[in-house]
Amino acid sequence: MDLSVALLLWALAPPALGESAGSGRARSCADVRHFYGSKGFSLSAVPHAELSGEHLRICPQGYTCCTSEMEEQLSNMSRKEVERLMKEAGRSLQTSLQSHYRGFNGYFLELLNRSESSLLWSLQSVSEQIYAPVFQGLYTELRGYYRGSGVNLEEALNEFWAQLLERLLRASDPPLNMGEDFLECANKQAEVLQPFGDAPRELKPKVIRTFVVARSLSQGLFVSVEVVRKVSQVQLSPECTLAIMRLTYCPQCRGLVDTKPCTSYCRNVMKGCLANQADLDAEWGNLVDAMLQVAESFKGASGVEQFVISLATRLSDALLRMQKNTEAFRNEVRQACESQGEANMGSPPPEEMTTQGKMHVEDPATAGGRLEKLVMDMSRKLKDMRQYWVQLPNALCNDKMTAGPNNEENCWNGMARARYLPQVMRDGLANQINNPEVEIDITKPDMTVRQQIMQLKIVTNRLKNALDGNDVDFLDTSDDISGSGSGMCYGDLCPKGPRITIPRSNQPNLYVYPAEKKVAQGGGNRTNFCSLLLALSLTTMLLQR
Ligand SMILES: *C1O[C@H](CO)[C@@H](O)[C@H](O)[C@H]1NC(C)=O
Ligand SMILES: *[C@@H]1O[C@H](CO)[C@@H](O)[C@H](O)[C@H]1NC(C)=O
Ligand SMILES: *[C@@H]1O[C@H](CO)[C@@H](O)[C@H](O)[C@H]1NC(C)=O
Repeated sequence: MDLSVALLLWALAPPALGESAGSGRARSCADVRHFYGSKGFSLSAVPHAELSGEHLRICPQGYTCCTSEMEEQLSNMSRKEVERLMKEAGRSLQTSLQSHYRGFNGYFLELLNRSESSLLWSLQSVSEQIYAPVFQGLYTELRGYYRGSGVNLEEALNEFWAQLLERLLRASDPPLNMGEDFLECANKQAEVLQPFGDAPRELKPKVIRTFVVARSLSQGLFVSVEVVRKVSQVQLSPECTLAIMRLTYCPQCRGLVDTKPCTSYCRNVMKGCLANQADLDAEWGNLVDAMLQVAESFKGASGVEQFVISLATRLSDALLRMQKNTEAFRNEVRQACESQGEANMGSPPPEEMTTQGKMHVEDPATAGGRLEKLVMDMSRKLKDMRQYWVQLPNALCNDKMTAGPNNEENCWNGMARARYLPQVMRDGLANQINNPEVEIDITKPDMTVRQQIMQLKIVTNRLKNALDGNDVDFLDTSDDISGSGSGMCYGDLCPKGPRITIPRSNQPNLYVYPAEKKVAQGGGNRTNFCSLLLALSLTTMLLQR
């Protein structure tokens, strides 16, 4: 229905319109004075009896108790009230997502701490203590990766095993002269002799998968909080402000102090005012779906929590195995590599390499599934808020604000107390072209909202890649397209917080799981990612038309 038809229909609904006009004598403004005073305004300029309303600029003209100044003041007040309601709705969603984010991060980092301490605690003998810094270094890298720094997990793991090996050889009796060539040769020997058993090959894809998944979920939560925060601050347009005044306080100016707006009238106003926000719906839903899918990786015995806890056992088992093979391995390396560096015989051994400490590490069974529970609670919340953006107009037009479905004849329709006839618009900016209540230029989308839609696309893509075991390693650069000044930093997460940045296209590091071979840099998925970026920038260009 277009505007002129709507106006015609209103004009054909005369009974309520004539309410005061027909009475011959101007009615009292006592009710309006009472209402106006209750809102904290001065009564000095409020008329005692109705005026003819040619001076009104927002409300329909006709007998009224409002002066121009009252109309403006009520209009300002209605805008503030609706903005406050929107912010409150946003804040409650934001708070809830934030607490899930905080709970997840806090517990995941705590798990890493526990895994690390139980591993360090298991290194009881002096000879094992020399390996402690190497293990600590690995956990530091894992934490750094999780927090969004530019750590390359695969390289970090390779480096970790190489350092363990070096420590082993340095503890050799008699000592070896370990130049660079020697170490390189020793590493080659290790590939064949496998002093750590299968652990390096077996752990790599599991570590990568676990941390890619945990990080992407954390970043998904972070971005969703940011999107809610930024979008809830979007200001109402001047056209929307007029429509809101007509909706909320024009009945008062009309003398209809107790008449609430018709529900579908309210929905049209709010759908018009929140048209841009509703355009978040599709991408918001995609993000929620991707997070729900990633959340599945946290379930059960093969879940993230069990793996992080069991990592301690797996690493200490690898160390044990190496210690058992120490002598044989050293001899092999000595034979194969000694020509690479001068032998340096004669000095006493730095320490004994005889004891084989009994490893006590945390039993994965004690992990208790708390991370799983946190993630499942979060999933429930995500499902509940999946339609947040399109539900917002309905939520604002609740029974407190409107007359409700039982009073469709007896509500304020913008002109009088009568049924509201226009249809309720569908959601989103493009569907507001015929919105009878709010004038909107549908060719000018709100840029804040568009930017947040981009953010949602980017982080959803990360989550989907994480599901495939892939990670596009976004670099933490200062070219932060999300803007700065986030206002939600928790503890040490702040400086390196998982900001989403678009990587330089020659930089993605691809991890593939479960296939254990490394995909050559620039393999097929780089192309996929580049085409995604291309698609995204095309989208932006189209939106900016
Ligand atoms: C890239 O990712 C897709 C799934 O998104 C997968 O099917 C494909 O095998 C991957 N390509 C390479 C080269 O890893
Ligand atoms: C209403 O708000 C506008 C802009 O915020 C302001 O300029 C104006 O003075 C306000 N009017 C009244 C009556 O408070
Ligand atoms: C983890 O341990 C470090 C010190 O080792 C500590 O500063 C940090 O607060 C711990 N984090 C959690 C979540 O327990």
